[in-house]
Amino acid sequence: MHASTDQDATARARQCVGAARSITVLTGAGISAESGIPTFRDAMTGLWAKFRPEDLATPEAFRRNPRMVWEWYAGRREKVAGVSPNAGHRALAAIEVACAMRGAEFTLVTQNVDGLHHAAGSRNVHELHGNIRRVKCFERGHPASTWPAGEPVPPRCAECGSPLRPDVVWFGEMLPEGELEHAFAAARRCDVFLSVGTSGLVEPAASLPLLALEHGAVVIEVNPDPTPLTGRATIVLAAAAGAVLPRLAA
Ligand code: BV8
Repeated sequence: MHASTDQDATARARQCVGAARSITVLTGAGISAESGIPTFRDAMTGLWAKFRPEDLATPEAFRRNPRMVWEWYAGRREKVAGVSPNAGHRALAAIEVACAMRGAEFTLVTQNVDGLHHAAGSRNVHELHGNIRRVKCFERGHPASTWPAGEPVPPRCAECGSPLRPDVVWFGEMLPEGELEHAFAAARRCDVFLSVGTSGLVEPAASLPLLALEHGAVVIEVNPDPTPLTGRATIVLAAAAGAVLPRLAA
């Protein structure tokens, strides 16, 4: 059932969040939009307008053109280094603290690779798709914290010589086992599930809110635009995360 007006919906959502014994949150690129990071679909503006994300964020794309993929991520890494968490990220960190103070559970699952939830102070964060600030080698996954500038591009692993790549999950790659298990368990266990700033198109993350619904949770969607979840959500807050989440945290 959808509350009749935005005020009603926000009031209902606030009440659910305030009374929850277990909250699970799934975030997508939309929560970082107000920090100035283009959402994943928008990320293809400008120089990258001619590519689809799914054609760049894959191991095949990297094998085919490692320089182009490395440079796309280098540009995104630079962008991420220069931005800060916004009111939406901070509100989720505040809700986590409020939950801890009243003995309620709080789990934050993110599809984002920008690290802004950690930067905002969130503690129990599960990064389903890795983190763009981390780099590893393609063949063996050896972590790399520094690499020489200039050629070769991509740089090579100091341990095994294979090309370096971002430590993110590409399309067609498995998600980190532990993180996915935590996310599914948290979706099954919670009594309130918040889906924030995600178009709900990428699996298996997109199945988390539906799993919560199946287990009787109240599912609250925060997104200015409709998504495949909108028709199923218990409460729909059709607004920006930076505007709405602080009202749920207050
Ligand atoms: C997997 C990291 C098992 C990289 C990402 C065929 C072959 C192979 C696989 C598949 C296949 N068919 C389906 C699949 C599964 C595939 C998939 O789902 N494909 C899609 C395209 C159909 N998934 C996978 O491959 C996953 N792995 O399944 O492994 C397997 C293995 C082999 C074969 C089969 C299965 C791996 C998926 C992870 C991919 N990596 N990111 C990188 O970042 O470069 S995905 C990336 O895109 C993001 O992480 C995120 O998940 C997704 C983008 O989604 P959103 O975050 O929702 O962002 P988007 O821009 O779409 O939407 C933003 C929303 O915010 C909008 O709704 C907008 O309205 C809203 N918004 C805007 N402003 C605001 C706002 N909301 C609130 N406030 C605002 N201010």
